[in-house]
Amino acid sequence: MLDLFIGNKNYSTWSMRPWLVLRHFDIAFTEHLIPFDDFQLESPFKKTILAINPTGKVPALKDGDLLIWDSLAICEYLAEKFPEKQLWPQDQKQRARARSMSAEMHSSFMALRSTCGMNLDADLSEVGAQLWLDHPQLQEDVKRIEALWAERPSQDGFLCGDALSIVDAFYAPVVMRFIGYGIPISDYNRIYMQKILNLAAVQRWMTEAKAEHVFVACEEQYRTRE
Ligand SMILES: N[C@@H](CCC(=O)N[C@@H](CS)C(=O)NCC(=O)O)C(=O)O
Repeated sequence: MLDLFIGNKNYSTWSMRPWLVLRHFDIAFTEHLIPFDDFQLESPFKKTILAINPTGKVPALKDGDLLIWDSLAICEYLAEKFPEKQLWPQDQKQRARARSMSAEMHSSFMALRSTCGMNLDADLSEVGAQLWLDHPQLQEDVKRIEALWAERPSQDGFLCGDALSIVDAFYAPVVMRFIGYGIPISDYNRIYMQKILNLAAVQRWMTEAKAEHVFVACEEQYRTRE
């Protein structure tokens, strides 16, 4: 049995990725949501996650006594464990592109990640308009992502083929950020964003995120508690 440990759905982009893969591909798992707090060493979040994962972070996947503690490693493990689900593209070139793009997501886009934290419960479009003007590096990150998305094999398809694969789950939180912050995106890539938004697994994550109604101060760059 697989156990996935995640953070708040409203905020936790790294949790969202493997969760989407599991849900979209209908792989059975038990979800354990560990509520975010101030992440101090003695906080309930840290105490709980450190008992499971020595890095003190989510997501983490347990398969019996095996622990996998990183979003990309979790997805790779799932791809190996369930080859029949075809979690990576079947075409070798597209698979290589999908892995490159996922790794790039994992290691890059620091301006986007630091200025536009995911917050599904908030409309941050006014904030986003100002961020866009103030942060040229944010514009550079978006430009790079626009280029990557525009290289998809077909207008109506996913990033590396007709079927959704791990790379799409890796960019799904980016779609959430672009929408939440009203980032200006080309019409061509808006078609892709809508395709991601229409996915049942994404809809479910968003619904559950919006139902949380938990305000975690250190995750809120732009809102104050009412
Ligand atoms: N590279 C890791 C990043 C995991 C990560 O940073 N998770 C955040 C939540 S989205 C976390 O647990 N933060 C708690 C902390 O930094 O103390 C992965 O891809 O799984």
